[in-house]
Amino acid sequence: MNEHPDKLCVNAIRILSADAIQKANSGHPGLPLGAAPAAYELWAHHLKINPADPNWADRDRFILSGGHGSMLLYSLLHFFGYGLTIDEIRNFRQLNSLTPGHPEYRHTVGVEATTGPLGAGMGMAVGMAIAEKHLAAIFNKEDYPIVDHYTYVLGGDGCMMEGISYEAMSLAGTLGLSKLIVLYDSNNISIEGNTNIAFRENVSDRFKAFGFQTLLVEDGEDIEAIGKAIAEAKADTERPSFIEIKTKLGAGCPAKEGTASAHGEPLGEDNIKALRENLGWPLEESFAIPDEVYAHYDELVNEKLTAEKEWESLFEKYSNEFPEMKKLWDEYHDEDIAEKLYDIDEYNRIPDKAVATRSCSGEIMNIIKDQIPNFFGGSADLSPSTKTYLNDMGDFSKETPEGSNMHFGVRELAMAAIGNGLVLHGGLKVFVSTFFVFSDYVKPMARLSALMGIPTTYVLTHDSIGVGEDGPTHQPIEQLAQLRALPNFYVFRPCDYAETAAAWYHALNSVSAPTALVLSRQNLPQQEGSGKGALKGGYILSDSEKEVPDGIIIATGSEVAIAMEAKAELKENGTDVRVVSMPCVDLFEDQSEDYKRSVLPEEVTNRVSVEAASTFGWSKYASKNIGMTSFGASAPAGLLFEKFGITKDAIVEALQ
Ligand SMILES: Cc1ncc(C[n+]2csc(CCOP(=O)(O)OP(=O)(O)O)c2C)c(N)n1
Ligand SMILES: [Mg+2]
Repeated sequence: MNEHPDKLCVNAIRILSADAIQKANSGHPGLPLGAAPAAYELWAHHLKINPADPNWADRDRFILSGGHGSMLLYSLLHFFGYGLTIDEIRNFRQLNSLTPGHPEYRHTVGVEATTGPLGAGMGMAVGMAIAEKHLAAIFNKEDYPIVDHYTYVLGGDGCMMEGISYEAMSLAGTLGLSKLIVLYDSNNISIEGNTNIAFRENVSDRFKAFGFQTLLVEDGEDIEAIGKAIAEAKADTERPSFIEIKTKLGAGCPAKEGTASAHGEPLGEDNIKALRENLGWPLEESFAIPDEVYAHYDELVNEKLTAEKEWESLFEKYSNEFPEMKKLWDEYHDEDIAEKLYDIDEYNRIPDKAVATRSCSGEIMNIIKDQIPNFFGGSADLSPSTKTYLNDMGDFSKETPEGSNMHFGVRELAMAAIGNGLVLHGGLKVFVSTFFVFSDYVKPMARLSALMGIPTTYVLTHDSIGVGEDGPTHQPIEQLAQLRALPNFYVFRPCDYAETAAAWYHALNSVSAPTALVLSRQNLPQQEGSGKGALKGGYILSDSEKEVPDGIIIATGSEVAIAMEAKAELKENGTDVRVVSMPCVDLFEDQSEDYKRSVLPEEVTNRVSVEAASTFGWSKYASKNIGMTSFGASAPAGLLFEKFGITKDAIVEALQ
């Protein structure tokens, strides 16, 4: 065989992908076949990685935003020595394999982000590029580019159609994320056929309008041209780059090339045979790869190994010359850094008056930022309302990348994806923020935080009808139930300062799950005995004097105060009840059965839940549920609680 090894190696990706999808009888061959040359060129000749140390901090990041093309990524990980064996490839899409249908973060070594919901990868890539730019500004010194890597994201027509890519890339252009490089697998086909049925704009012009350098590769088979475009993209130090690469869906497979049927179904045995013939592939047997392919990939991997070694020696010199920076680096990469929060006096300083939990959170965040230097995040244009601004920490911008306050603009969905990207990058403790009702715009990416098991923190304020005059568009109803239904996601609705501090403690000490803090706009009194109990999700805030209480009130957030008032009135009437504060139902569920029974003894059946939100879900804990069963209304908040019957009197009536 005299073929150029590059071509053979590109075709190896195609053959392996086609065979795996055929064996699984399920999957998406079109993208791996069409984008194989671009992906190969990027990985072989540009991507700075060390497969032997997949988590090396200064590696380039690669995200396959079109997650349906997962076999492309698995083929790359297989050939580039990430330990993904041929048996795993043979087990594509099977139970317990390392090759699930769409790439899953933490499941498969080398997968930088879970992708599948189209466009999400675009947002996460922007987050990674922001993290790189910020950390470079913090750590780099002259002659010491400690943080210096690119973020590459590959997406197709679907990713470009999704609104999230508009949001995220508009911000990327604004921020001048010059180390972000978008590769557009432009094949004009999606599931229903030619994209011109629904999508005719000039995507490249759009990116130009965002502030990107735009490049075109007219022939997606031409790896030299692709390489040149990538080099040009890297050379632009002012703007992010967008490379449109004209490809053919299912390239190489004569009967399928350029047709929508190449997108999402196995090619079929006959077509795979034709693919082999057409590519001049030397071996007939499925999954058989010529030795020279592996030999060439091994060479490429060997060339890559020096990069981390060089970085390590640079980092060692840097650490010697700037020991204080080395210390800071270690702090930035210390997962346990938030354990100390309760040791800080200020953290425990409870106000002596009623304060909105959003304001408690704002104060707490400004204590945290003095303890945790890598606390980073912002809001979707609402920080004066969500109280998430970190004083004196500067604003992250193109000109001031060292700033810690992000301005996401009015872009909630991208904000959440970017938040995930910031966390995935590593080195930062990340929060994002908006009004709770707009968590609906955030939710798909919050779902990805939970699925990936990463600790993105969501600060969601204006938590109920307590918003008042803004009316039902701004009053959350079903959002608590919705987020509680999300697996591996912790929703806190604290009742006062001490519970808000506990919620932040939980959020910042979490390593494998996201947290939401759902906070009030209106002032709430401080409760005696509240606080660390919240770290168990639910706890006895105020007990009955009787061994077996006459009843239990379970309340969250702003309703804890009226629960306490109701308890006092009931006591006067001779009914002695327990008040359970339940700021985080998800966390309460994690506790031992013994603990849960001790808080909610089975024999006490006279129970009422009270929460100014949908009652959905509360019947599990209490037979009577006070809450919302309709949308709210526009009026002063106090009146609304009366109108919707979320009152002390209603609680008293329910229990006596
Ligand atoms: C948010 C979202 N909507 C819908 C889908 C279902 N889906 C998967 S791939 C696809 C079409 C994507 O077209 P394109 O990006 O052009 O991929 P290609 O066919 O070129 O591989 C759709 C609609 C999805 N994965 N995510
Ligand atoms: Mg397409």
